[in-house]
Amino acid sequence: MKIDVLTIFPEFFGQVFDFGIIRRARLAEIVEINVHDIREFTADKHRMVDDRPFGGGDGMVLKPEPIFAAIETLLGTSDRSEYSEGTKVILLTPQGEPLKQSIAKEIADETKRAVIICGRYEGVDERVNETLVTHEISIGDYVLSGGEPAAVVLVDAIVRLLPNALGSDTSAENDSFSDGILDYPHYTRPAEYRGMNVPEVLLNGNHAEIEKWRREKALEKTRSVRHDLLKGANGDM
Ligand code: 9D3
Repeated sequence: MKIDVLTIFPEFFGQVFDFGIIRRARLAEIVEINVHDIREFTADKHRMVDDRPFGGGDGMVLKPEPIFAAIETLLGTSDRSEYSEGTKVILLTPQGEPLKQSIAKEIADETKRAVIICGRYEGVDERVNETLVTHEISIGDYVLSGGEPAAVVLVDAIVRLLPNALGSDTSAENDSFSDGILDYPHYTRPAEYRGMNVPEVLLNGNHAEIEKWRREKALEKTRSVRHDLLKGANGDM
């Protein structure tokens, strides 16, 4: 998969893609990630990336021209009906569809080429949305200052689902969420730490009992902090 990120703050991404699973996937050429400064695609003397909103109101809006130019440079067209098969142009905005594991999985499975546009200020000129964008995504119901942290989240969620991105010791199937509830508690040595003991059931080697305990604890935790996950016909996590 090839991922291009469009941002007005390219330096934000300094080392975020240089660690752990993403780093390994890049080295193994499972994914190629490139970050581009939207300003590099401006054509005017002042290299303007933003302007005041028509109709008035606070803040600035990202201008369409440099974003159209960037997409034309990267994809050869600014008409989304002409994108090659497996190409997605994703706009990160608070107005997008909330990101879920099922969406990350769909992108990981279907995408050869992704361009991720990071929104900023009050938003992005709507013509970008109407013409270039194939998917509008939010990462949740809280206010960020821009799409950059959301891009890091999205890239991480996608890359770890690409074939062979995880080591053979781990599997995306075993992830919390892949069976729709939260994970059970984990313990490692020492068995007693500052007077706190590891639950006896985990020490006795009875694997049927351990499985049962873990399932109970996972359900208890899910009921307590994510009741919504239990009452869904929500098979998407
Ligand atoms: C406080 C500004 N709001 C005015 C009504 C609107 C607004 C515009 C732009 C709020 C946040 C942003 C910047 N956020 C993103 O670009 C963003 C985001 C987010 O804020 N939350 C969750 N996911 C995302 S993805 C991109």
